Amino acid sequence: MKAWYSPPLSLLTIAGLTPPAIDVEIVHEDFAPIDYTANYDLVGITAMTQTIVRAYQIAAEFRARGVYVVIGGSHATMMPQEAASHADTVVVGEAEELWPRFLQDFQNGEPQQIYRNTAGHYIDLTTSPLPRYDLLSGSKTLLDPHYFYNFVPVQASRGCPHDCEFCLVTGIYGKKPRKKTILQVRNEIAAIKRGVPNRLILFADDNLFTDRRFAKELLVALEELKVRWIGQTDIAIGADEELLQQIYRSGCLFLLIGFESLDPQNLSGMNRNDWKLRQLPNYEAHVRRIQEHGIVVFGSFIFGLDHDNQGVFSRVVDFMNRNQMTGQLTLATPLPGSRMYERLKEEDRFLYPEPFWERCTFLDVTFRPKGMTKEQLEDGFIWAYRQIFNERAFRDRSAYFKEIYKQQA
Ligand code: B12
Ligand code: SF4
Repeated sequence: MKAWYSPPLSLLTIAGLTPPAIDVEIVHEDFAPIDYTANYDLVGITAMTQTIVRAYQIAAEFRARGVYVVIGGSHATMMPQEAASHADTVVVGEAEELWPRFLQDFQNGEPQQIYRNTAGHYIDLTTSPLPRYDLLSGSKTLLDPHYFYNFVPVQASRGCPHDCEFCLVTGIYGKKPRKKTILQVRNEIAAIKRGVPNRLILFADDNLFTDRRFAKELLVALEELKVRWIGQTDIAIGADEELLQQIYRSGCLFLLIGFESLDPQNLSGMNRNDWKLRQLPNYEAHVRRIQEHGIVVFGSFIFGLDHDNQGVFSRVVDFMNRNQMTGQLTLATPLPGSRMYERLKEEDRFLYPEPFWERCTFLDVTFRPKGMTKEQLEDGFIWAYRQIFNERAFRDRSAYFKEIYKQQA
């Protein structure tokens, strides 16, 4: 299966927040080596938990050469004191208001160690700048046929009401979806089309359709713009016939949907209001309805939750194969800053001394599971992977979708 390669929208946005008089270069280490000898005045690094250790190494290399380093992103937002011990400045949370303030202070020679928004303040997304998609135009990674970005990210909204125990999104971006204007999104897609032809758009929204009115306006615009896109949402869209028709017409290829578990005990308490538990009885019917509208369901399932035993692997594989689903299989992972992290810490179940950030890959067991051994979890996980990601399963799913597309045509 091809990896999902997308340039970081965080850095394209930071570049958009930087005055045009300042030269900006984006280096993505997966594709290009970092030149530590380059004459940079300032280096900004973004990282998730699984990449933060590498981010700290890069920061150390630059700082040893006297280059000023700023770190931001989801991990630094949750662990600002830790990040501050590896960088000159840490930007906590959304940077739209903080980055210009930092740049001003930096230019005046008095940058602070930590910049953060006041508690409970979220930025108005309609003020978010046009990400610097133009920086991608000459990118080697787009031209190299072996290592190109297969997606270009666009974000129309931030926030998610569901507040899952393992996720950071509601904590960082809030419950209420904040939206850009449709015109902003149109301009962003136009900028991508100018510089980055034939790329799939990846909507980097946490949960695309929670505001139905906005969703429907957005879908009208996407249909007009004639793009092909993928995104993330929740299973509730399966109940909205009109929305599904619009999603298909708008050029959507597939949607990542978090199912997490098929066990009601696992879903119970996952959201404070048991939202996912309440969706469980509809899972199968809604998957079918979404697929019947020509949209591939890319289901996300978590293994190693507390009510999982060795039966979980075949239950999920049967469910996915029976419903012709592809998707993302991951191991339960306590991200620092999440409720899951706090609970497992309290229960003294971590397998490694903190910090164990490089193990937060979602493919490594990081805490003592309840219903099986660590080895059983690892073996079952690999077995499930092989059942879903193989030639035969892929052919079956393709045949199923060809039939659906014929009916749509
Ligand atoms: C789109 C998305 C993806 C996409 C694209 C990722 C990409 N390469 O860009 C896909 C689907 C591929 C993906 C995959 C994964 N993702 Co993801 N993803 C997201 C999502 C929904 C949006 C990210 C985004 O583009 N936001 C738009 C930009 C503009 O916002 P931003 O990144 O927050 O940046 C702002 C600030 O944080 C800050 N900032 C960020 N960096 C920096 C740096 C500097 C210097 C400064 C000053 C400021 C700054 O300024 C920006 C503007 O305000 C987030 C949730 C979220 N809302 O962040 C999860 C999220 C980032 N993903 C997450 C995870 C766990 C993953 C996976 C590991 C999942 C998996 N099971 O495999 C993989 C890892 C893939 C990889 N190696 O990159 C976690 C990360 C948590 C963590 N602490 O590690 C998040 C936070 C969701 C969650 N579960 O909590 N993801
Ligand atoms: S529904 Fe998705 S984005 Fe929303 S809180 Fe749960 S995992 Fe995070």
